[in-house]
Amino acid sequence: MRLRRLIGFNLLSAFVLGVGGYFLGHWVGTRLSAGMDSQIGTDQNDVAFFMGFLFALLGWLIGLGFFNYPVARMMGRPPSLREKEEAGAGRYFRLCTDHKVVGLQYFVTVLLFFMIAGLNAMFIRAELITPNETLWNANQYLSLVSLHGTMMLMMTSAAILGPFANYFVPIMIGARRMAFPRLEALSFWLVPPAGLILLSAVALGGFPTGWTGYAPLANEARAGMDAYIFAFGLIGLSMTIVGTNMIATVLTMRAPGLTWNRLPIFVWGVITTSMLMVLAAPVLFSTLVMLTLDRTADTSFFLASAGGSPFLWDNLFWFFGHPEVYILALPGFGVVLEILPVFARKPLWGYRLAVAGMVGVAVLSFMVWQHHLFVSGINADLRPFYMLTTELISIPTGFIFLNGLGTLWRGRIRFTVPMLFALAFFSNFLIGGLSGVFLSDVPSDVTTHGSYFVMAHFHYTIMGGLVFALFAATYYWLPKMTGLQFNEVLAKVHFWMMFVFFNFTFAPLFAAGMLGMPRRVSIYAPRLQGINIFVSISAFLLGVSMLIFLINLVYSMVIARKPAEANPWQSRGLEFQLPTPVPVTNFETTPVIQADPYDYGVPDAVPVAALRPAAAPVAGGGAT
Ligand code: HEM
Ligand SMILES: [Cu+2]
Repeated sequence: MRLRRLIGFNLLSAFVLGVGGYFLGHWVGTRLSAGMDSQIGTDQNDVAFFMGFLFALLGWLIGLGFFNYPVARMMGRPPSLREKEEAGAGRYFRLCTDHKVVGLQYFVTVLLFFMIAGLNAMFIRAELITPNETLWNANQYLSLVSLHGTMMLMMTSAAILGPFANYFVPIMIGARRMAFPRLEALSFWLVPPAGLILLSAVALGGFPTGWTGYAPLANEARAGMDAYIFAFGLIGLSMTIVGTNMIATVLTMRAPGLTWNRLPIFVWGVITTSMLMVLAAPVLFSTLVMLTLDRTADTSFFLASAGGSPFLWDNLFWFFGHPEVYILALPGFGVVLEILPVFARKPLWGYRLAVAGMVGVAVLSFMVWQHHLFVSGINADLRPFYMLTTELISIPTGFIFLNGLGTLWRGRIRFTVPMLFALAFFSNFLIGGLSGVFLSDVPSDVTTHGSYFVMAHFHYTIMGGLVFALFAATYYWLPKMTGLQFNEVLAKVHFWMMFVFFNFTFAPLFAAGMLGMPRRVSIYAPRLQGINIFVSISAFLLGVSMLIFLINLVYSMVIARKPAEANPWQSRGLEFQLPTPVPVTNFETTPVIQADPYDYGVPDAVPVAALRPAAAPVAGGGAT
């Protein structure tokens, strides 16, 4: 019986068909391109690699059963109900259309790839203990940095929306599912092949371009570049699907009474992120297709030698790339503003301002991309415009800080672990944002571009912002998702170690950058060794703090298994009014929303929703 469960449409078959598909595709590709003569002149057959990845993807999706439904419909047969299965651990290893299963699948997958990319960071810091080449040669080092950066960017794109929006957006809006459950499952199942294909770059000799894939280097690079292109393309596809699905869900599936100004602020964060995903991710995808054609079909979009322009890549990439950095920031805004009122026991201060801030950031983020190209030979007259628009972004971003401060002001603050992470978000993101202003000033960017200053800047925004928000969300919501509590002592140790050593790692790098230490090379001026030793030691301890999180996760969720309460934080959020674990259909009947989500400390506050029949006691406004 056990054995029979293994055979069928599941993760195992997906692996087998994926690997088989790769070799079949490679063979087909070799045949297809026989006699073709590549303009790029790498001694490798890129057609074969692309066909390999394509067939691997198809095999993977067939193995999971993504084609069962369309095929059954085409043949006039009733579709299988397995993907709607309601119980059993097997659901987590298969195509499953329950949004709560998809959320947990995302959580585990993103965490696994984060660990791999984090390990790369440790290798990088080990090399940088000395000012000259020690552990890796220049090419290996560049590949390490590229793999680390690309993997991190791919995973952070999915890190909050994947687990938490999939799980909680339907619940928060009083729905039973997402608008497109099969697409929701597809958006998730594209992530593991993307991660694995990117990792396969190691076997193909790595790739030298970092996450930005700059031409003409990308045109000349060997087969590892194909892995970058295909993997990042899959993430672009996945982001487009996620964005579409989230927008459709919130537009069409809100419960009665859930007006736009009662929408939880986290959902606003998701909506604005989704807008960016839908508009920016297809640009990434198309740009990668152009690069693919350059490498396989003898086009020359980015090849200056054949009439193309590498500058076109820079523009197209950053037209996606800058909105992308806000795809990473906005979900974090949503998470921290969602959490702050719960632990300050006060209404969210300036709800409308927060929404305006998020929308403002989203709109402006499409008007600033050339700040990445200030020193790439852009028309000098364009610089002031992009400098101004970039600096303008600080205004809507500042709204979010005002909301945070206003909410904390005279609150009854409880320093729980999610709250600590949310507060740290503000201090880290402030440093990240302020350093951004220095980068958007052309005169200072001219000296800091390409240095560790930029590196420190975006780690403060992405790690200090998004990753801290991710942990805030994890400690806040994971107990609801799994029904199990975290060990609080370990959680606090994790927080303090992470907060201290995150700052110890990245703050000195601003100085290193100012002193002229360049990004992406393993050698630096010997006088900077002191800073680098300090940073490397801090980085290892930052790595240890991640291990403490992992230990806590395994200990709390697998070994100790202490059941979590239904509403451990006395939150008014609709998701916490449901029993733990959340029933498969979420709500027995459609809830009717009757109050604002953040009426904490408001006398006689009405519960957020009338649940008919009430599924669990509803926290009143005054509860502490
Ligand atoms: C007030 C807000 C911000 C401003 C004014 C700002 C400004 C800038 C500027 C001008 C650069 C280009 C520097 C150079 O390469 O010379 C830059 C780079 C970067 N920023 Fe920001 N930024 C802001 C917020 C953010 C946020 C929220 C994120 C991500 C969550 C972010 C992520 C990045 C990344 C990843 C790069 C480097 C890209 C690369 O070259 O690999 N920034 N920022
Ligand atoms: Cu930017």
